[in-house]
Amino acid sequence: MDRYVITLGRFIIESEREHPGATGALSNILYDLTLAAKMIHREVSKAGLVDILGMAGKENVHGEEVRKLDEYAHDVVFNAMDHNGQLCVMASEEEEGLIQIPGQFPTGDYVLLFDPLDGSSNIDANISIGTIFSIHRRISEGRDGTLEDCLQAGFKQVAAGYVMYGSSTVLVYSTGQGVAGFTLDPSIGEFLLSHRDIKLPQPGKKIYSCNEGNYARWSQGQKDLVGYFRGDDGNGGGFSHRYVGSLVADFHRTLLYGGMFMYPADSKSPKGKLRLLYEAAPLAMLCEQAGGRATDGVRDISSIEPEELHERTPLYMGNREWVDLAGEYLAGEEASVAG
Ligand code: AHM
Ligand code: MG
Repeated sequence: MDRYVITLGRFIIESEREHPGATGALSNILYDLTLAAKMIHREVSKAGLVDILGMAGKENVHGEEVRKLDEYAHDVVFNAMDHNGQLCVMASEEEEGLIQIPGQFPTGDYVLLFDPLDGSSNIDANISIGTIFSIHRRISEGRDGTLEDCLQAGFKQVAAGYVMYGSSTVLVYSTGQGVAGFTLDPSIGEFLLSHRDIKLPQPGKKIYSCNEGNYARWSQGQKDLVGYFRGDDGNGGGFSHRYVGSLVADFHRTLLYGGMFMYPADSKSPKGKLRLLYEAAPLAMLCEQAGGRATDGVRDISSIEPEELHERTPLYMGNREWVDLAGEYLAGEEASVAG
């Protein structure tokens, strides 16, 4: 075997060895998450065959019910994570309330928040989609975790990451010592280290990324910010606009090429669209670990004390230079919303 090939499993174990006090619990959680990622990858790569094998919600040629992929992904993550004894509670975009660990399994010291399949409206067009996860240490005592365990500020995350099911499937994560990326080699079923210590390029490519179709609903500051990127104010512009419409894919590009992704508040969605706990906060941790910044236009995402499980937040993340600039354009606006 090529001695320079480092599997995700090996990387997790070797990283743990660098922390003599580590119990292995976090490694265990990460390892189980990679199994879920491989299973979701397998199903996502078959998505185009649904028309041949049977439509979602109907029976396939084998007489089995075909599940919607986002529900499937939720179940896969839950089933991969419910029994390892490391978690005390979970929460998912696909489920309204807390997800407790079934009574027959032990509970542990950690909390898992996840978006099982983000950007799932893109599946039918074969556009990249992703799974996002955020891990906290519990603060409650007792067997089951509580809402309080889930409603922790982003800076308290002990690990965060995402899996992107794209032209290849990649898993990117951080435990607070930088960001590492792994690419799935489907022929051997292993994630291999492909991006050792990801840093946002400085300066990054001049890319702004947002759904400009919402322009009419934006605040004046938000419109002026995008006007700056476009060169409307005569500054010369020079930016490219890129928008996949899949948060993980837009973030992955931002991480590797630089620029800024934003999903602002608008008059229809005064708190924006994206969810704080399992979309914004984990990606913000990765962004900061890679030398970038993530805010809601004013506050660092990682400093926000959540009040609700499915809370939304405006999101600006990428190279510091542009995120700071967004803050200047939005300063003084109560929320970046059109009047
Ligand atoms: P979802 O959780 O329903 O998939 O929505 C989240 C997705 C993100 O991946 C993406 O950044 C955003 O919604 C795109 O929204 P829009 O279509 O309004 O541009
Ligand atoms: Mg989502």
